[in-house]
Amino acid sequence: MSETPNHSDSDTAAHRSGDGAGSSSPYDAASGALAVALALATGELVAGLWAGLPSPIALIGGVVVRLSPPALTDFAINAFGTANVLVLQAGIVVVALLIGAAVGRLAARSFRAAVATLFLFGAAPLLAAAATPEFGFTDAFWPAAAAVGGGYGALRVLTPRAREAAAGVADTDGQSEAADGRRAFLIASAGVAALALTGGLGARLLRVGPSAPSDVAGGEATLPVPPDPIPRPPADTSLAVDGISPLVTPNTDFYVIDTALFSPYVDTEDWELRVGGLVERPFSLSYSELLDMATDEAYVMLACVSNEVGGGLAGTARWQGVRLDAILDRAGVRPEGTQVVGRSVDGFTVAFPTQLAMDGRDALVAVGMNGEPLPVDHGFPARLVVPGLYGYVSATKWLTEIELATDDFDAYWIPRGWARRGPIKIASRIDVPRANARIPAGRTAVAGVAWAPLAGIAGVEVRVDGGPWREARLADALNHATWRQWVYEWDPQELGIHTLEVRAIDADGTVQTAEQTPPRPDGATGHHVVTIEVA
Ligand SMILES: Nc1nc2c(c(=O)[nH]1)N[C@H]1C(S)=C(S)[C@@H](COP(=O)(O)O)O[C@H]1N2
Ligand SMILES: [Mo]
Repeated sequence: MSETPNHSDSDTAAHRSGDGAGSSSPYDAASGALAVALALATGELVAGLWAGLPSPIALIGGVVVRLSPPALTDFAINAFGTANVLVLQAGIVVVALLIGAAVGRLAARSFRAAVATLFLFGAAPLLAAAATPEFGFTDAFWPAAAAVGGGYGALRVLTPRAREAAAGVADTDGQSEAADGRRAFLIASAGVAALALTGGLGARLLRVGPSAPSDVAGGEATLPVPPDPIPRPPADTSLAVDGISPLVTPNTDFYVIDTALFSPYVDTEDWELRVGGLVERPFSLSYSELLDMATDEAYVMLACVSNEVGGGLAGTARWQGVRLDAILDRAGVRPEGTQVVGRSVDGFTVAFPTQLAMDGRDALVAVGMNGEPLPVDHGFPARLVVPGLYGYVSATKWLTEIELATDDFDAYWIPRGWARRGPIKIASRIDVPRANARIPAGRTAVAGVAWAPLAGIAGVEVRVDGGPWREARLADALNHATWRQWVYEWDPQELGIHTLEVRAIDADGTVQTAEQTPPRPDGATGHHVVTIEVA
């Protein structure tokens, strides 16, 4: 009983804070942050468990992107590249945890006010859903409700323990009491943290599923066997050089660029492709109707207008689908329908001259990519592929509408400062040796790919250390819509640092310019130069 005074002191302290008179402590902040961590994890987990329910973080992210000035989103894409989505999500989580810390401090004074705040923030994904075309309020409800439930539960468990722990700290004499309070808080916190981590990781894994190349959605579909399959690339269209970009890019290596935070997960039961606008006979197709018609194949490369010189935002695939000219003929384009608009389920749009769809090039509504149903990340169930045009004006993924429009229509990227027309520019890239590589002395293959759709590549030249241009050896061309491999056998005469530079020449005689321009507004120009060391 010698500690009675201490005991009563700490009791009083705990009691006082329970009354709401105590000041908040780091324990309260931690308990609030943990409660929000569990809330996020629960919400994501529920969204992951039921395919088609939206992730609360993605919903909020979508609204952040929509509300951001274009300059900011452009900056993010430039600064973080394809990681911009991860950076945005991490940012949302950090802000949510900070809000959580504030909620925890609030709970120290008034538990009710803290719970009310939690509910308020739980409504954020619901409001976001209401502002998002592809999800409904009801879809967003369950993940949001789960999040609020998880957060509330954690707050109930942690707040009293945080109070105990804080009271113990306030009372410097009550050593063992304080230790007990802190221990109880730590145990409860560790439990909540473990739950949040497991839930969060589980949600991640579940999300990875539907985006994987042979995903659930695509995996269920079976592509028809084309009655007249396109011949596979002859052997001479590929060079045997280690590290060169393959002529046809495997789906798993194909670059992914879009404005979507998570690829829309389209249920083919509810999906249809509408063809309308300035046409005589609008119609729509179900997924199975479209599949039945998808008997055409074409090897076509896609390139992103944002690709920097030497960058990796380009790839070639064998696309299977329905010819766009056949679809437009069936609809009967009216003379005013001078632009083809491709609309995605997520609201993204492209637009390009109708005439380019009708000039005989292999423009497709594609459902298959290299023999598989389109992977979700590449536009399942259907996308546009138009040879010779950058993706931002042509290659709508998760396509749901083809609309014929006048020249007045501006697609998604146009008001954001990108050119209205986006023909792919002539380009060439050194794949090997890699930039900054150290290679042994002796003969070495300098090799890569070059493209100039739809003219086709006629020549590639390489120069070393700014010397004379030398002709590279070309693989046979597969067609004019894809890239062409090239190799230059180099026998370095001196050890040390060297620069390798490449340029392409197209079939019209156009030589790729050395003048460096940035991707905006209509695609980068300049020669790819790599520096290497011969040692
Ligand atoms: N729905 C939708 N489709 C889209 C985009 C987009 O943001 N949303 N981006 C386009 C751009 S800019 C490019 S470069 C290509 C990339 O296609 P990929 O991701 O299959 O390589 O898709 C195009 N289609
Ligand atoms: Mo792009």
